Amino acid sequence: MAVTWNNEMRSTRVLVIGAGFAGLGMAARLQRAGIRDFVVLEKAGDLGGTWRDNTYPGCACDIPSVLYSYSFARGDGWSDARARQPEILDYLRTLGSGFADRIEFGAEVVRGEWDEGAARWTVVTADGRAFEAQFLVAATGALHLPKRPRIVGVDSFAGPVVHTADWDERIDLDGKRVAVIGTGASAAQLIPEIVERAGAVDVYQRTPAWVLPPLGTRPPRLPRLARIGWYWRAEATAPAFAGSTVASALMHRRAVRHLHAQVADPELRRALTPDHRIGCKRIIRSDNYFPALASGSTRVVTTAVGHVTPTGIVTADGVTRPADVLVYATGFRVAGSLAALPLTGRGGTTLQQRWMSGGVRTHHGITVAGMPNLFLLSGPNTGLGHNSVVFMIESQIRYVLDAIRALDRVGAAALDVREEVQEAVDAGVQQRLRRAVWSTGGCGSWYLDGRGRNHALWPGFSWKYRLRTRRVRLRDHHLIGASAGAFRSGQSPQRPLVLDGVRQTQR
Ligand code: N01
Repeated sequence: MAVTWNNEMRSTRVLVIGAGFAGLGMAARLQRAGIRDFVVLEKAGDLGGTWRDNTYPGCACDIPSVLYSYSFARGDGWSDARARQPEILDYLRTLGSGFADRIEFGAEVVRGEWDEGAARWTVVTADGRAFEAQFLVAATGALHLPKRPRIVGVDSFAGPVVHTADWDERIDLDGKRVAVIGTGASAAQLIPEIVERAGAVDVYQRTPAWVLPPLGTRPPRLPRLARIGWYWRAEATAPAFAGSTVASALMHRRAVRHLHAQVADPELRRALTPDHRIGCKRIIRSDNYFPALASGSTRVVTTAVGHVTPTGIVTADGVTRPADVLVYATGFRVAGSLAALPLTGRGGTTLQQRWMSGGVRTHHGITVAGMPNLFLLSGPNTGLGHNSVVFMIESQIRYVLDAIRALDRVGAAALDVREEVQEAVDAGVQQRLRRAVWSTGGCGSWYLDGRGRNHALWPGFSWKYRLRTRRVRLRDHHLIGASAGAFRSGQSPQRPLVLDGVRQTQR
């Protein structure tokens, strides 16, 4: 896309893309470290990322709230054991209030190019704003493109059609017949909230999920201590995902006990019993999901959705079930969302081209060979199935800060991870993933790409990830530009710049 900018180029030291949990954490941590020369670009008109977008009834974090904040900005005062969406959004607003003047809203990045001569990134937004920065941090998240399966006839449906990630609170559910398609984490939070209000709820389940009781039932009196306790308790479950059959069997037993304790009807129990190994798909933590499914006003439909008529859903067996409201709880389009970032690195090669030809390869999910000074937050293979992902994001934020400091120390402008180092680290991760439940557990999920490779999750203890990313090893990188003095002050030398073939003089 040919984009020209309508303002002068704004120069900054660190450019962060995305004002969601990760981007705000990065900016807050930069500020604390005394690096105030940064700008956050946010494509929407408000901050909060997934916690701004997901407002469906019941939306909450499903791990203890005490684990769901940064250690450098702890949210100890949560009113709930598992904080609800409005409270998490408030937490993020508070975090962002410290640097509100440095967040640019409505700033969708349409182009970013690494300028090898200047050792800087130039970034242009859809509305023509232009920035240049020594460091580029992509904190765009993986779960922001709602997946709406094309179901024949859906356009003819007479009532409202809504996705959980795109909720419309004006939709009246009172006494209505609601059809919910999907039974993942979002559906499991939504359904218990709406069964009371709706006249009837039909839940269209393609694959049942394993469900465990929630961790934490009320806010702890000693949140700091509880944070440590919950962290290690969650961490102790990592082997069940990484391939330990004993740990997996114990977890399986707990899930079966939970199902039996909450669902009395053997037929419904059968329908709700997954045939994949526990942990293969994201485990649902809930004590009100099964009771909601077992309530008289809910029906679990296990026959595939066939097509939609103006007044209901027809399943593959030809049965029509009337509906007034249709809810897609069908998750997100994850594959390729990071690769779609329009970023061009060394040699004019884009991130997408790199990953299309060589597969998704990163160094610790943070840096990519050939893309100097680009740092990913929540990048490939850094998600977790067993603990708080905030811990992983914080590890990445610390890594970025360490990289900045390390470059300052040696007087270089940029680092580019060596291909062979990236290859070795990535191969180790992929090898461990082959034994993990996500590959061996007999299920498909958004964790796996079209070729069955897992680019979503970290296979093991999160503390090991923290240790591995503790320090940037400069010897594992090509260093670029010896004189970093200009960059340190946030100024760049007067020089010409070429974008879209138009020569601009940067001020
Ligand atoms: O989405 P999902 P989600 N026809 O992809 C079904 C995070 N999260 O929004 O399993 C029929 O997990 C699909 O069926 P199947 C968390 O990381 C966090 O629930 O593919 N059904 C599945 O049942 C989570 O992992 C919190 O067979 C179709 C469901 O839709 C991620 O978000 C809370 C279908 C999608 O489940 C996504 O969760 C909520 C089709 N064509 C979410 N396509 C926290 O608490 C899909 N499905 C922090």
